[in-house]
Amino acid sequence: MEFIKVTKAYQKHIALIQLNRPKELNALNIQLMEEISESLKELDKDDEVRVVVITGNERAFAAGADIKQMAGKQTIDMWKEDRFTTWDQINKTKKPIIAAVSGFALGGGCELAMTCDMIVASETAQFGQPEIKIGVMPGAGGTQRLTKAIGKVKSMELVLTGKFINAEEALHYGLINKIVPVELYMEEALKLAKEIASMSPLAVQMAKESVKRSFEVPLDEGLQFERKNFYMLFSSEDQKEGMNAFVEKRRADFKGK
Ligand code: DAK
Repeated sequence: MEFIKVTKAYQKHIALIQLNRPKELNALNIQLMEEISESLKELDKDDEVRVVVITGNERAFAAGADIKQMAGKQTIDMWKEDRFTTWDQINKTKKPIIAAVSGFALGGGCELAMTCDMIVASETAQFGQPEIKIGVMPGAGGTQRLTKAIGKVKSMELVLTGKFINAEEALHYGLINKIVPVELYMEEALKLAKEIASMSPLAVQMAKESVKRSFEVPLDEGLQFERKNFYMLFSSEDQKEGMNAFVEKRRADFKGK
């Protein structure tokens, strides 16, 4: 991996993907996106890993897709490159993904954070979809996920003017989970990851799948989907362990079986 670093923590239950193009503010070039997608594919298959955290550095989570790499492209070049496969892979990941954001999360960077399931931000975080300023528009979910997260009017404002919002505003509009001082944002994201990693990984993944389904289908269909996953968990050892641990007044030890 050239543009990301992947490490594991907390009995290898948490995988940390760190974007590593600091000079370019972690601009998302094709290879970097392929590396994220490949590693997520691997981590999803890795039974030890229960939660993934994606982060950048203090100055930038990611300042967007690599403009220099895109500037000279024609439609057919973009089509041949098939960039959406990597984004689709991120969206398909079964395990929960937490974005730990400090500094710029712009354009594709904001879209990457929004493709994750939760966002822990430092007080210096800035979010925006500035594509309009370079003659295009969001292309990796920005018009859809941002609108679903913060509502139509604010989303229109951000997408049509390209202006940024700070962490306070992002929290106010429901884009992020939490703001912490810059020196604590990684610690806080890992704390959240650890808490989730202590639950049954099967229940976590099926619950994630069900919450995500609510964005895709009408309520009745979503409820049926939820019901199916709920029933399914009763064939897991973790369900027995979790409920027995409650009855026996002890801490559950979930195995993901
Ligand atoms: N691409 C390439 N290089 C970038 C970059 C980017 N998005 N953002 C920053 N850099 C580079 C700068 O060019 C500079 O490089 P050098 O000049 O030193 O070689 C270096 O990072 C430091 O940046 P600045 O000198 O500009 O730093 P400042 O603190 O002055 O400004 C800034 C920081 C974040 C406000 C500024 O760099 C900026 O405005 N950056 C561009 C932000 C932006 O417009 N982002 C949206 C890009 S379009 C798709 C999926 C996704 C997308 C498209 C398609 N498919 C699946 C098909 C997404 C599109 C986008 O994100």
